[in-house]
Formats: sequence, structure tokens, C-alpha cells
Amino acid sequence: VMGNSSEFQKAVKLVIDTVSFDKDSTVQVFEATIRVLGSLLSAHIIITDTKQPFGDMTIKDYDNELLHMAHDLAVRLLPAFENTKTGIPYPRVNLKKGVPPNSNNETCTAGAGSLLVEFGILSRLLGDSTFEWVARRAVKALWSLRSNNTGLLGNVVNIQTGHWVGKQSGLGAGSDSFYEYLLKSYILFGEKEDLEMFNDAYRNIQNHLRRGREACNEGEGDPPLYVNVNMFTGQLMNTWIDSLQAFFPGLQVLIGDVEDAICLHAFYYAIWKRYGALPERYNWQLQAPDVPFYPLRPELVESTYLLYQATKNPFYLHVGMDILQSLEKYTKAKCGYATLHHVVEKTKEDRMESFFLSETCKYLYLLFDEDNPVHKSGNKYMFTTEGHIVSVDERFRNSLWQDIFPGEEDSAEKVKPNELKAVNFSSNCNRVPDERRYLLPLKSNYMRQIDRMVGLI
Ligand code: DMJ
Repeated sequence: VMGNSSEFQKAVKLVIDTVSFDKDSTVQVFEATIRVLGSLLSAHIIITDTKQPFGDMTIKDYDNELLHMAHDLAVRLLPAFENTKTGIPYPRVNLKKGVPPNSNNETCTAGAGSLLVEFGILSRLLGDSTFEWVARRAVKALWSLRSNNTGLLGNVVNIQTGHWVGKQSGLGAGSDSFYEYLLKSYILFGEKEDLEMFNDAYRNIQNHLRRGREACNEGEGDPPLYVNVNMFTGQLMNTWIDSLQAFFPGLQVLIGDVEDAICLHAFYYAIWKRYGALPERYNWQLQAPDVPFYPLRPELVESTYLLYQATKNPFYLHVGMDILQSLEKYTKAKCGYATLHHVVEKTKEDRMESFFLSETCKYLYLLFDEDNPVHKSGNKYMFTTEGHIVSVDERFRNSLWQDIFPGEEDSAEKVKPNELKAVNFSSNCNRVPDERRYLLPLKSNYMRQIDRMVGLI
């Protein structure tokens, strides 16, 4: 993304020469997929791109090694999909020995249901439907378990019985990327059933999770907020929202619901302004953190970046500057950036998650790098849930297999993406992200209302 080809080539060679997955190590299927499989595939796609928009990222004598490594890793993850009565995978697998004896039969919806982008890309690059088939089967199994009453899914399920152990339906931890990957799978592969599921899920989320005034930028009432409810009854389960949920405005931008995205983003930004970070859980009733750590998560920056791309309102550059400055001020450590143990006390932990580089820094960089190849028209990119870049191109649209679930009718033929409702802002940017120089994306009395709601004023 920064166009540093020599470092990229050095890193790829190091990975090829030194990384092996033949390890007696138990990993989480989801984390290994989004962090490791996703980065191998993304780098492979960049290396083999005939257009090379990021500079010369080709590798001398490259023989698809990263793709082979991705294949090797995915094969080692496959045992997680065996011996499960529902088709929903085990959450953990040993890279050498398969699923450990007496493994936990419970998994979260996001962990089991957000593997389709990476597994689908792999299948389509290899011409082997196995990987896409298992990931798709998991999504369909979860989808079939949604409540008849609300259409919502819970957050923890038993992979043998299909019984919901966690009945909480929300947009944060345990659920987030499930929704994200329904839409992103559609964007990448063009399979209409994915869009149909996403549109359905989005409607149910609006009906049961969204509270507050109907329109974001007009009318009476509280600013909209997405709460955690019981999946069967739709009743409120608690009064917190989590930091992971801040990805949702970004997803709303992708579906074209920019107006609503602006509102939810503003709420999270107000919390950020109060603490200089996002607490892992924030109790909107008590106006205080419930869980006070901040592991350098990217979600707010991600939404900020996508909202800037959609609106070009300099407000989002201002937000980005603000986030950047607090990261520098509170999280910078001698050898990197540190997890905040407590957002009020600003104590640190000796821990920097890989998503800080692959997402938080990447989205911040891209926010300000207007001329990046990622933004050039003609180049179409999508970010995986771990921020890895994949090109949206024809080769992922063509599956070599006819129908990997024969016998099922394609009921989604008529589905269309929601209409894009982008908001137009005239750009008075001048690259000076000063609050007084531009139009706020929300009415100023609404901004104050949100600030009051998080105890900022
Ligand atoms: C990332 O690993 C991914 O975005 C994942 O989907 C959930 N969130 C973390 C970072 O917070």
C-alpha cells in the first residue's frame, strides 16, 4: 500500500524461506484464516497482478509459493469441518493433528461464518471447490438456524446440536464479520444468494436492533444506536455496545446507507473523544466503560476511512487526525504501539495485535493518501475483514464448478443491491482538517446531543 517494493519483496522471501505450518500448534480457525490465509492470498494476488498498480511487486522466479502455502494451511484447517453434525466448524484445530480430543463444541457466529471470502478465493484460484464448499455450508447452516420470529441469529452455537448457547443478537463481538462477509462475498464472487442473505439480515437488524430516531439527520428523539437483543424475542439484553461494532458504519457505506452510517460513526467518535480511545465495552446507560481496555482496534478508523471515501467531507480527515494524535499520545511505546489496559488510566499492556498494522495503520494511511492506487478509478479493491487487499476481478467471478450445492433452486435471481444513497458534500477540504472550516455531516445540535449522551459535555 505504501509502494515500498523492496521491503515487500524481502518480506515475501522471508515468508517463503522460513514459514512452515507443519507445527504441533492449536490455532483458532477464524484467526488463522483472516490473519494468515488472508495475507498469503492477498500478497499472492498482488504479486501476480499483471497491472502492478502499487509499483513493481513482482518476485523473481516466483512459482506461486504463497498460494501453495495458503493451500497447505487451508488443508490443515479442514479437519475443523469434519465430524460436525451441522457443518458448522470446530473453533480450534491443531495444524498437525487435527481437531484436539474433547474439543469445545461451541463456536461463535462470526468465527464459524466468516471464512467464505478467504476460502472462496482459494477455491477459485486453485479450481478446487472443497474450500468454498465447506465455508459456504457453514454459512448456510448458521443461516438456517436464525429465529423464525425475528430472523436474527445469536452469538454462540453448539456445532453438533445447532442449539443457540448464546442468544444475544448484536453487531459486535461474536457476530460482526458474519454480516460483513455476506456482503463482501457477494461483492467478490457475485453469488446472489449471499446478497439475498445480507439484505435479509440487514432488514432484520434495522427492525430489531436499531433504536432511536428514524432518520439520522432529522426529526425528534435520540440518535440511532444498535443494541444487543435476545434473538428470539427482540428484547434488550444489556446496555452496552462494544468497540467491534464500530465497523458497522463502514459496512453501511458499502451497502449505500451512508446517512445512517454518519450517525452511528458520530456516536463512536464521541466516545473516542472522551477517552482518546474506544473502551472494549461502553455502557450507554451508565455513560462509562464496562470493559476498559483498548487493544488498538481498527474499526472506528475503518469506518472513518470508508465514510471519507463516500462523502469526501473533511470532517473525516479531522477525525482521522484526532485518532492519530491520541494513538501517538497514549499508545506509543519504545518498540511499537501498545494495547491500552485502561482507557481512563491510560495504562499500557505489552501487546500489539497484528491488526494494528494490517488494519488500523493501513486505514489511517489510506485516509490521508488520496492518490493511492487503491483509490484510482479502474482499480477495484476490497478489504478482507483483516484489512488485506484483494482485487475485485473477473477471475473470482468464475467458479469452474457449476453448482456446489446441486438441487437447490436459485431463489435469489431477482435480488438487487440496495440503491446507493451517498450524501454529496462539496469539497472545501484544502487538506486542513479543522473543525470550523467545513460543513459537519450531522446537524450541530445533533452532534451536541451525542456528545451529551456520552458524557462529553
Ligand atoms: C480484526 O481481527 C477483524 O476485523 C475481525 O473481523 C474482528 N476485529 C478484529 C480487530 O478488532
